[in-house]
Amino acid sequence: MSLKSKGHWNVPKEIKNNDILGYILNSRNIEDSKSFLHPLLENIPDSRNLFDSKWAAELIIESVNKGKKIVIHGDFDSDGICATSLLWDFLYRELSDFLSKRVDVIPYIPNRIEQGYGLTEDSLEDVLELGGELLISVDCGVRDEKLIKKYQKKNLSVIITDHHQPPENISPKLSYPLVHQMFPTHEYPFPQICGTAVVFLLIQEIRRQVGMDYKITPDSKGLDLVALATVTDLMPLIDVNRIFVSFGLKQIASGSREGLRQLCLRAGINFKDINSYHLGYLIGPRINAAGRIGSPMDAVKLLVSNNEKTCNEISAELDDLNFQRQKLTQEIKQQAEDQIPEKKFKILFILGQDWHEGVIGLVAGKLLEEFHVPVIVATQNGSLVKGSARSIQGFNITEALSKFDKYLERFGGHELAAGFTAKLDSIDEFVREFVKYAEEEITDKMLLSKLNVDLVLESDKVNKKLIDDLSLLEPFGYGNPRPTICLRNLVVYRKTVMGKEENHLKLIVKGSGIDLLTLILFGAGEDKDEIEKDSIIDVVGYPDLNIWNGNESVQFNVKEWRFSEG
Ligand SMILES: [Mn+2]
Repeated sequence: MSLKSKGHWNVPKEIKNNDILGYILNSRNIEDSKSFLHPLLENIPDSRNLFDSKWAAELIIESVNKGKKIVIHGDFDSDGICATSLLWDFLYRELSDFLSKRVDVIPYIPNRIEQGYGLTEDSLEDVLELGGELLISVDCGVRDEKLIKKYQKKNLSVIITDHHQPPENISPKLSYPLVHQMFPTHEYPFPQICGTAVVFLLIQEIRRQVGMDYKITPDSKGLDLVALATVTDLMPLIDVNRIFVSFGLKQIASGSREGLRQLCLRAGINFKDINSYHLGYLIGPRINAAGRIGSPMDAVKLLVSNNEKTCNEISAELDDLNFQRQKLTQEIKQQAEDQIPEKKFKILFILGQDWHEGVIGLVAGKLLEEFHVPVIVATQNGSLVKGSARSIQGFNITEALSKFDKYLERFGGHELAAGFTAKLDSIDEFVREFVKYAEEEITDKMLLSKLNVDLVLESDKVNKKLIDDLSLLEPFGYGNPRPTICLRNLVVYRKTVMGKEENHLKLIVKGSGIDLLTLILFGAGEDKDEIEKDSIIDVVGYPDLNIWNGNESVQFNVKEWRFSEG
């Protein structure tokens, strides 16, 4: 074994029948294959499944009727930005039109660096200063009962909508509506929906109560934003999310939202061909860049504006911010790399100075990708130390941090990602103790990178029909990855080095059957001399259609490769 067989391949047995889709769905534990392959909007459980949505809608309608000032308190990430935009657009435009009444509503998003995530004293003071009489939170607030009670006494009515894990001891009877898919127990049939989806369902409830059409149809406004938020918030693309994303992508492809249309153009995507990958890797980062190093309200403006010129200007600005964000991430990553020890390590805890807090999480993510160990990147800015952590399967980073809470001012997150503020005077001790703990807890097995293979096929099964069949499993993403296929014992017939930096390989190989197959090995630069004519290799990847000068041909994109063991 050699070449780029980085990790361990989890390879299933070769399948003998031709029901490839059935086999994949079965191995992914998808029971209802029919509704999986044919997502239908009518299968989205409606708003009445969300406890307190009725109460929240009543309170919103009452406030609108009384002409109260409503402030939507969002969050600076893509989910928070989409949820804020969706709710503001509905209240200010659709509901206002329907009731023929001006709705006094403004969006508000706290500043990531100065105020931090979620509801805080600081952000609630801002809401009062804005004259807010009713606060509606989106994508935050589920853990803030104490703080909310304090502000209710200051005559602020509050509605919380959120999707983050509720605290364990949450009271089922709160003094304000909490619209949340897991409150008070698991009321909504599918618990892993994003904050924008929660808002979408709340809007459905408001529509029902005022007598607007509330059935979800392909034209229902906001499915596009729910799709974007679902993908960028890493919600699993199964069940309800799969329906939202499938239909949301169609809405984006129709060009109905000017801001998204323009942002696609900037990102070099034909919006008519938009897919979930584009949302996650090209559109999402541009929206998030606003919250990381710019102003998230600009992203809100982009998503609610119908004005071509405004959208053009803001998407240019977001594009530029995204470029700066990449540059900044790269620079900080390079500085962080100077601290990587020579000896073997099971965790990286890197402490920098005056690094931009908006990108340290991205740096941690990149280092994790490279070294496949948990990574913490922290920075001392003035008297504060802020950190961001990314972890691997098996090492729950938030739980690990909680064991060291005496060193922390604030922390939160989930199994694979967390953020914290640490106490400056004990920071060195914290780093030392935490690394010691992690080195003990992390096993070699956790560090082994694994590549899950869905199918082992004969190479003559790689054809247009396979591509068409597999496309029925789209949209791909977190929770529903693109199926990976292993092809074995391929004999190299011809080799071409490709790419400006000569870092890709194109191989023509012979496997089973009489046809030759084209393989593309991205990033195979280091192996370009090792693989020769008549080498016999195994590969893992996926088939793709190559369109060149109007001609279609099937090729196989290879993620990992190794010499066959015979
Ligand atoms: Mn969220």
